[in-house]
Formats: sequence, structure tokens, C-alpha cells
Amino acid sequence: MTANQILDDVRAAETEALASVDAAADTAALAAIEPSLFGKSSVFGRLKAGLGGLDPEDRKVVGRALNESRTRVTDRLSARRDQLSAVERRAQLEDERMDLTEVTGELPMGHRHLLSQAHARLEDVFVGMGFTVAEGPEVETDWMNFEALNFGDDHPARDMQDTLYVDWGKPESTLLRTHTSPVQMRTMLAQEPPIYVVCPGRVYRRDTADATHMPVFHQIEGLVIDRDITFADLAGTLEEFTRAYFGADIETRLRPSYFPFTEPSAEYDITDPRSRTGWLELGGCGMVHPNVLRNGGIDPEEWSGFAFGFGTDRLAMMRHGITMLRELWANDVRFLRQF
Ligand code: FA5
Repeated sequence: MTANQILDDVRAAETEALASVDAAADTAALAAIEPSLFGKSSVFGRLKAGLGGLDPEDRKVVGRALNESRTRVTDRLSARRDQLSAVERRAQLEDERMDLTEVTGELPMGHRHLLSQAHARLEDVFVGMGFTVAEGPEVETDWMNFEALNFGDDHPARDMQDTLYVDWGKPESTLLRTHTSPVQMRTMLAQEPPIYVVCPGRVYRRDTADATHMPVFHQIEGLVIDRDITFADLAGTLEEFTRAYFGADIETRLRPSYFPFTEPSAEYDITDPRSRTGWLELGGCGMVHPNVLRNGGIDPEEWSGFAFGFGTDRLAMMRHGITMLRELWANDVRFLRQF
């Protein structure tokens, strides 16, 4: 082919390519014709391959014309793509627009999560018994969470609660609280006895999730400091609370246990409120250790007290017969709607 023939072909190919770009009705059609415009077997591809047969001078002229043609087609293609995308976007927005004025009748109402209900109910029960509600931070110092609660630096009981540390300050000086007991210390430091508080809140441990454990869960802490408080007051309060929360015919028992911040310490169990067979562990409790009272600025010669801490996720599970703790966190509305 001569140079002039090729130049004619280039012009014809450009006209045809521009027409097909203009004719593409949407971005998908545009994407579909693109390979046929510029690919190896496209007209431009074949014309480019034909350049090899021309003498150097003609090759330069035709090559430049070919490139200019390709550029014009490429520019038209991208302008057309922008134009079509804008049209499609507008159509999509129009399509997805919701006319809220069209909603008629009753809208389904949400309600408080089962755990929030449990906390509200627990607070109600304790407020009814003369307690006030206190709160504390979820990011705590080692001192509040362990040291002041009589754990000591190398106390093996630190391993009872696998801790998640926060990268702040000295290594292992800041942590996600492993229990609500630091709120006891904060309360003692903030107010004078007599103290009657409950502290509900979220706590964190390096626990593996299973039917009754989660790495994030909730507890409710109770603290009473007054004159002449005895273990009988603790037992009576817990029994009163359990009846108010679960019902009148629940049996309770205290089992000797160990916590560094209480002495003596006990584990508190109730009969399974549904099956009425076997015992279920609700939490720990005990008489506040004199060291803890001293750390809280309270004279153990003058005041005594008790404390308890229950897992509220487990309380809610027991009350409602839930077998998998994880259900409380999965937020499946079919589950939550039942409570
Ligand atoms: C404590 O956390 C003590 N601070 C309780 C306490 C307070 C004792 C005041 C004495 C005086 P313990 O580690 O046993 O104790 O946890 C208490 C309760 O939290 C458990 O009985 C259980 O109901 C709940 N619990 C513990 N770990 C988990 C977990 N991973 N997931 C869900 N609930 C948990």
C-alpha cells in the first residue's frame, strides 16, 4: 500500500471509530467496543503494522497522522465515558431515592437491648434497697485495677484475670479494666462512709469466647461501707437482691473462695432459675480487706464493709434461659426481638 492509501484508511478508520463512540448508549457498550478500536487486530492496529512497508520519510508522516487520529479517538472516548457515567449516576440516585412521605401505618419500633434492660433492672433493684449508682472509666491504671486492691506487684492472683494492656505510659501501667472493682477504690477515695453503691459497667479480659465467656463482658459491682457491717449483712443483701431479680423461690449459697481484696471471700451461687436443678455461679463477694480500706483512705478500725461483683451478661442469660453468651453480642434482631 502507498502512503496515501494508508492515510485515507486512517481517516476512514477515525471517522468510523468516532461514530461508534458517539453511538455507544451506555458505559458498558463503550467498554465493549474499546478493544475493537485499539487492540492489535483493530483497524488502527492493522494500519500501524502496515507502516513497516513504507520508506522512512513516509513512515514518519503516516505514523504521525496515525497517532494524532488515535489521540482524537481516545479523547472522544474518555469524554463520552464521563458523559455516560454522569447520566448513569443520576439515574441510579433517582432510582434509590426513598420517598419517606410514602411510608404509612405503624413503623416497627426498636427497644432497649437485653443487656441494657438487665442493667436498668439491676439498678432499680439496688436503688430500691438504698444504693446509689456510680461509674468509672474503662481504661484504668494498674494501681486502681490491681495494686490498690491488694494484688501486689508479683501477686499470682494477677493471673486470675488475663489482662489487656494499653500502650500508654510505663509498660503495663495502663490497662482495660478486668473487673468493676476499681470503681470501689474510686468511690472510697471520692466520698466518706457510709457508702452504699453499685457500679455497673463493661470489663475486658484476654478470654477466649465460648458459651459462657466473652473477652468483653459486663459486671455489676456492689460496695457497702458502714459501722458494724458483718458477713450476715452481705448474705442478706445478696439474697434480697436475688429474690428481687429472679423471683421468690430461688435458693442461694455462698462457697468459700479467694480474692485478694476481700477476706473472707466467697463465690455466690443460685439454683438455676429455669431448670431448678444444679447451682450456677453468679459472681464473687466478701468482706473488704483492711488493706483495701486503708488504700481508700478509710480507717478499718472504725469502718467495715462488704463487696460483690457479678457478671451481668450471665445474670441476663440465667434469667432468660439463654444458652450462648455470644447471642447477646451478635445483634440478630430475630433474637433480640424476643426480649
Ligand atoms: C471478679 O471479677 C471480682 N472482681 C468479683 C468480686 C468483686 C469479688 C467484689 C469480691 C468482691 P471473677 O473473676 O470471678 O471475680 O468474675 C466475676 C464474674 O464475672 C464471674 O462469676 C462471671 O459471672 C463473670 N465473668 C468472668 N469472666 C467472664 C467472661 N469472660 N465472660 C463473661 N462473664 C465473665
